Parts: sequence; C-alpha cells; structure tokens
Amino acid sequence: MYRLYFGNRNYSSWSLRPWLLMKHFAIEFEEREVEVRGQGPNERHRAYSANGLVPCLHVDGFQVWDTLAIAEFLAERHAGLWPDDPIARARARSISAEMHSGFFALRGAMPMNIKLRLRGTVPDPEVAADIARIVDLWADAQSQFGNAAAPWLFGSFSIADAMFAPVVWRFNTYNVALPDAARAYRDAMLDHRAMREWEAAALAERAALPAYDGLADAFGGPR
Ligand SMILES: N[C@@H](CCC(=O)N[C@@H](CS)C(=O)NCC(=O)O)C(=O)O
Repeated sequence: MYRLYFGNRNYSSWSLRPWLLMKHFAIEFEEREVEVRGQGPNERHRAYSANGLVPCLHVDGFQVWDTLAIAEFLAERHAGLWPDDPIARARARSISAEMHSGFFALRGAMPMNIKLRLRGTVPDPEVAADIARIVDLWADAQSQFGNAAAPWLFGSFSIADAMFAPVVWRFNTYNVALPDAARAYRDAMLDHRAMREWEAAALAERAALPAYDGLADAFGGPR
C-alpha cells in the first residue's frame, strides 16, 4: 500500500505533482498532508522523509523521495504514466527534467498560491523568458506528439502534464498573458477532476505563509 506525505495544497507545488499523477491513474494511496514552511529541508519532515522535504512516497514503509524519482518509481509499477513511444517518452522525460531542474526565475517570482487571483503585472525579463520557454515546450510537445482529440502534451495524460500542473496554477494566480494554445492547455488542466479536488481542499486550508501571500500587492492586488 502506498502512503504519500505531501505539503499544504495551497503552496506545495512539488506535492501536487505525484498526488495528481496518482489520482489521474487511480493508483490508491493513503494521504498524509503536513505543514510546510516554504523554505529548504525541514527537520519536522525527517520522521517520514529522509531529505526533510515533501513529497515523499512510502511503499510498505520504504521511502521514495524527490518528485521525479517518485514519478519514475510509479511508472515502473503502473502502465501508461510515460508515453509508449520511445521518442515521445524521451521528449516527455526531457521536458519533465527541465521543469524539475529549472525555471528558477518563474518559481521564485511567482510561487504557487492557489487561493490568490491577482491582476498581474508585466513580468521581469528572466521570468518572461521562463514563461516563453514553457509556452514553446508545450506547443512543441502538442504539435509533435499530441492528439487533437485530447488536450494533453503527449496525447494521453502523462507524467509531463503532472510536472507542469503547478505552473498552470501560477499562470492562473498571477494572470500571466498566454497565447491561445497555452491558454487552452491551462484551462484544460484547471478543469481536470483531480485539479479541482486539490483546489477545493486548498481553498479550505487555514495555514498561511505571509511571505507568499504578501506578494499580492506586487501583482496589482485581487482581480
Ligand atoms: N526536489 C524536491 C523538492 C521538494 C521541496 O522543495 N519540497 C518543499 C515543499 S514544496 C518542502 O518540503 N519544503 C520544506 C518545508 O517548507 O517545510 C522534489 O522534487 O520533490
């Protein structure tokens, strides 16, 4: 039996990814939500996560930590999490790894904060470059590997979609201007049944991280 330790739904972008993946693929797991403080490794998490970070997946007591490792572990045990075709799979892995190890300007300037809906401002050049790169990655994946009948990056929903799910919330919170295709992908992700479930739980949370909530004014206040 799986047990997933994950952080506050409003803020913990890494936690959303494996949670969404497991929900989408109907992989059963016990949910253990814990408080994050929005900084680096946290001693309070060490009891259930060796690196002091969440998410951490337990399988019969064995720990798998770090989002991409969790995704790969699940992909070895359940069918369909990566695209079947090796070329599509390689591209899905490349963009998932790029998400996992990059986009620091965007992640730093626009932390995930599902409760906020802000007017938005013109992004700094570094943030704008990250946004442009993501828009390109999505368009490229959809044109080469997508399927007109489904909104996902590689035809069927995959780990790559889960990896970009928190970016979709960022685009929504900070009202990031997007071309039509990226906006359509964002809206399809926001409408995913499990994303709606995560959002409803996030909206009901009481924990607050003032450093993140305090960004509202810098983005023009509520819209
Ligand atoms: N590289 C890790 C990053 C995980 C991470 O940074 N988790 C944050 C929450 S999103 C955390 O646990 N921070 C400790 C805390 O804020 O208490 C992964 O991919 O899972």
